[in-house]
Amino acid sequence: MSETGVLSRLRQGLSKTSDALTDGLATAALGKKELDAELITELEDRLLLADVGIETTTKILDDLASRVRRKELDNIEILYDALQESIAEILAPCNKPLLMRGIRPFTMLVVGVNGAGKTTTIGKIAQRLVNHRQSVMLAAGDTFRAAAVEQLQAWGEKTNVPVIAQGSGADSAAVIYDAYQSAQARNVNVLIADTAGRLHTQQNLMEELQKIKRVMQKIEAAAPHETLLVLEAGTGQNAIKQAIEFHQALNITGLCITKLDGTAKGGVVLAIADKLKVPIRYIGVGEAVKDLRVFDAHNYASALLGREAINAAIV
Ligand SMILES: Nc1nc2c(ncn2[C@@H]2O[C@H](COP(=O)(O)OP(=O)(O)OP(=O)(O)O)[C@@H](O)[C@H]2O)c(=O)[nH]1
Ligand SMILES: [Mg+2]
Repeated sequence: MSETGVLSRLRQGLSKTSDALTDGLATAALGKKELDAELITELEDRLLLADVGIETTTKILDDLASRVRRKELDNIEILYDALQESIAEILAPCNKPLLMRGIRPFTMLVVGVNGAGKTTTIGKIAQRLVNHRQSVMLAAGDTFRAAAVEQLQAWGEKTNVPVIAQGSGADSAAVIYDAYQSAQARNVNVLIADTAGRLHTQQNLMEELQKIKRVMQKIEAAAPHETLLVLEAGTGQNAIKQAIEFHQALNITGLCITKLDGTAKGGVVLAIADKLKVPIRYIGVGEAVKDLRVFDAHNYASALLGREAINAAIV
């Protein structure tokens, strides 16, 4: 796919949110000499509907007002330019792509609530790494849900990557420990461990994840090198609650926000960035492998406004 094609896919993936944010906005701004109260209310409503949340919305609008002060809004692009900059600034602290160099095996523990997209994201990341000529191994740490092991094995076959698994009902920490040893023995670059979905409110299940971390640390103190929390964008403000709880229990080092293609609530990424400041590593804008994107603050800000991405290097 050409670079423009890939970039358009991001815009397309976020189109539900960008349509809700921008449709008819040009008409609302028509003839305005400045960012007046009416236009601010209009923008505020749209940002809130996109699940940006009240605090972050206020922050963005204050920043926007200072950017367009004394500027003629005779052209809607001036407003969009300023809004895009305000949004990109909120996202900037989370703009830290995952670097896996120098550690072997680099270990990733993938966690999140039921159905957030963990296993699919693992498959997509595996394919990405394979494309970059990295050797990968997957650990079937979801020993709870029926058919979870088979689902990961199917990704293993699709991406041509080995999957370490035991029977369902096995101890998740033991499976991941074995996989870690095996990854070391085989000199694999990256080990990615799947886990069963769980609610952030289920104390005993959160403790199970802490145990998995401890067991991995028996092999190497710095493991897991990435604890990736997968959040579904469509859950809106609840995603923030999940993130706070998972972070408290596990010290999350990165986020992946999925299913942005299926929701008009893509603004929640701004609220998450503003509140948590945890690096957003990837976003999911569809079910296919190519729909996992490395998060880039500028590209995201422009796609949110239905514009073509600026940073063509990050695809
Ligand atoms: N549209 C869309 N669908 C996605 C995306 N990511 C995952 N999915 C779909 O979401 C569904 C659930 O994905 P899984 O990967 O099984 O989720 P999970 O978190 O592993 O689920 P559990 O293991 O049951 O907790 C699947 O049908 C995926 O294809 C995305 O970015 N966009
Ligand atoms: Mg799963």
